Amino acid sequence: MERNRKPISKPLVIVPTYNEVENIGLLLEAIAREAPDFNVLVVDDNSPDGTAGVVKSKQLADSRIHLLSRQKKDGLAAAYGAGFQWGIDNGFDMLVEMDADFSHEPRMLPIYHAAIADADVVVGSRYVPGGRIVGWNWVRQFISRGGNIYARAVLGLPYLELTGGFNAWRTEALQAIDGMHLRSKGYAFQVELKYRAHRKGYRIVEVPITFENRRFGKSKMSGNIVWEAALRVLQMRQPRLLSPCRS
Ligand SMILES: Nc1nc2c(ncn2[C@@H]2O[C@H](COP(=O)(O)OP(=O)(O)OP(=O)(O)O)[C@@H](O)[C@H]2O)c(=O)[nH]1
Ligand SMILES: [Mg+2]
Repeated sequence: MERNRKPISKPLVIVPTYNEVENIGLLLEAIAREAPDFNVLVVDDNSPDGTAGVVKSKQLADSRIHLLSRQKKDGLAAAYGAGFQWGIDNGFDMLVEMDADFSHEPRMLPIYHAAIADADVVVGSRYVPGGRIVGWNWVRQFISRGGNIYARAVLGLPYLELTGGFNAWRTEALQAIDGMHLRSKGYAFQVELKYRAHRKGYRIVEVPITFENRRFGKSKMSGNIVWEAALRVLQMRQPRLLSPCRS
């Protein structure tokens, strides 16, 4: 579909955090260095390790840093839902999803900014030529690779990366697909967002990324997360079940 795309003037990167005290300060510094045009919103679910305190101290010296503090840990999809809504309410025209643990490289942000000139969604892809994964054992690589092949086949989508969480959105597109309201709780929401955008005819481009395993802090990945995601992908095929959830 041909769309008239406006130049991006107010980009925001959204970083959800739960116990990322070892990473968040360094990450905020890296973003300021590599992507000075971007504002940053940290969405923290009351991390007991004091992540929010680090963000507050960084805010004193840098007005581009924002903090959305939530009462309790409520999963990644809900954190992004709140972050997207904050970005919309504050007039940002590009919203980027990014993990706090350095798995997603801040140096890619200007590349996303450039790539979205001619797209509605930029997907950081480990599975297009040039994309890589560093530091995952074969089991984790197998699950990720298998999950992507599965979702692609079940939903009939043409993209090689569906589960990845380093993506940029034109705010307009995200609003049009009601990305603030997600049915999936766990990581399946990443697939759900891309699926909704594809069905609405938005232009999604995949940009190769190097995904690196987290350096510090504990992993939150579990078998439950994988099974929930697999089930949710099946449910997504049923348009009846795809309608946004409003709680
Ligand atoms: N606000 C919020 N952030 C979360 C929650 N769960 C995870 N996160 C953050 O979401 C991002 C991705 O989570 P990760 O734990 O890195 O998940 P992963 O990359 O699949 O797994 P590992 O890197 O192995 O831990 C990180 O920045 C986390 O701190 C949550 O419930 N609430
Ligand atoms: Mg991670």
